[in-house]
Amino acid sequence: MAEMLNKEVVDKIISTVKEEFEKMPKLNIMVLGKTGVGKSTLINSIFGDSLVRTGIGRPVTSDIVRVEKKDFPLALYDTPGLELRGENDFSSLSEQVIKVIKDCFTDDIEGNEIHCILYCVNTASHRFEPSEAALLKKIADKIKGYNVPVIIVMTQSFSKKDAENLKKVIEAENMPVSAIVPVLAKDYVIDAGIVKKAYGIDDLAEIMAQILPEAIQDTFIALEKANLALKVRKARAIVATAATGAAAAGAIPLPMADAAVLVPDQIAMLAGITAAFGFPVDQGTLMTVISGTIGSAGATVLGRTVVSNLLKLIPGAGTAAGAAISGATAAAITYTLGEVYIQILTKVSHGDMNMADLNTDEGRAQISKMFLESIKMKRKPNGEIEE
Ligand SMILES: Nc1nc2c(ncn2[C@@H]2O[C@H](COP(=O)(O)OP(=O)(O)OP(=O)(O)O)[C@@H](O)[C@H]2O)c(=O)[nH]1
Ligand SMILES: [Mg+2]
Repeated sequence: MAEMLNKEVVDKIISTVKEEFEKMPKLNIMVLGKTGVGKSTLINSIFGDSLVRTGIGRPVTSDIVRVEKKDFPLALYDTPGLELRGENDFSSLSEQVIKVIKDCFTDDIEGNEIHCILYCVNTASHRFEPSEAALLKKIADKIKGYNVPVIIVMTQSFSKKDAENLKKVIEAENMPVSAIVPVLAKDYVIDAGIVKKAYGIDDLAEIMAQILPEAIQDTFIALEKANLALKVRKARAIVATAATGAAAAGAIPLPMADAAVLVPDQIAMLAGITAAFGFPVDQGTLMTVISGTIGSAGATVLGRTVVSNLLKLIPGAGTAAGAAISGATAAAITYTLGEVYIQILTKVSHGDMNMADLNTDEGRAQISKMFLESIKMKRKPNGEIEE
């Protein structure tokens, strides 16, 4: 019985996550900068290396290439290997950028527009040339009407001191850009045993999440791999909405108890959280994550036999067994389910919990414990923990 419930629930969550990914609008990012500044390294550090490694590139102008992957909601407009040596080169690039942006906005394919430009300057070069400033100003000026935010990313900022100095130089140019962000996208080995740790990509991701158009933010949060806090924040918002919904929906008849905690709204909640964490849509992995977490919680904690015991632990649920659980209780269960799922996915993302361990007896016991501890806390009707 528990097995059946697991499989059914897991399948439903998997298909809902798939739907979530499928309906996500495509995020289109343009990355500009001289050859070797670290554009590809930057993209890899924000989104993982799968797009750059396995995506297919098609030239859209002589220098700009669009890289994308089937069924993957990200398109990258890249300028690989572009040598920018003089006025002419800069002028040609700015014309191409402007053309691509205009074409994207005017063609009939909806969702093709560029959402953000990352302009990369290499901090280690110690230079921000007047021609680069002119290029950026020209681009910003010509695309003013299209509302495309530009971020200057100072790549390869091994030295924070150099980055600080160059940032001041760039700021003095007073360019119409949304932000100037120094980063070191990848650990830098200075000498044997001396390593400068990567930094700044999480800040960049936070800024991008804020400046991207609302409609594309969920896609960005699902795709980015640089800032877990963004995902947790999004996931918590999903949980809060679901808990409020459960409270409003009111009483759920107890005979449905094992299903009661996994009714469509909760399944949608779990799928939404899974999507925000960007867990792979690949069936096998997702199956492991879900059956290892909610699957085991569903069987061992939320199953029919323990639901009535569980209810006794929830303040205010009283002797609901046999009748119906109240809206407040439904909210508390929903909230706990979401919160524990977030905790587990966070641990998995940090590497503190291994995907393979989730499906072991020990893993299941740990999850059940987390769930019970979480639900025992005193809660307000909306599911929030009382101080
Ligand atoms: N350690 C470290 N190396 C970096 C970083 N950024 C770039 N590099 C190195 O600099 C070189 C060029 O980086 P790419 O990311 O290929 O530069 P690109 O701008 O994509 O270059 P093109 O595609 O040729 O225009 C590579 O050897 C990278 O490993 C960084 O943040 N840390
Ligand atoms: Mg590259």
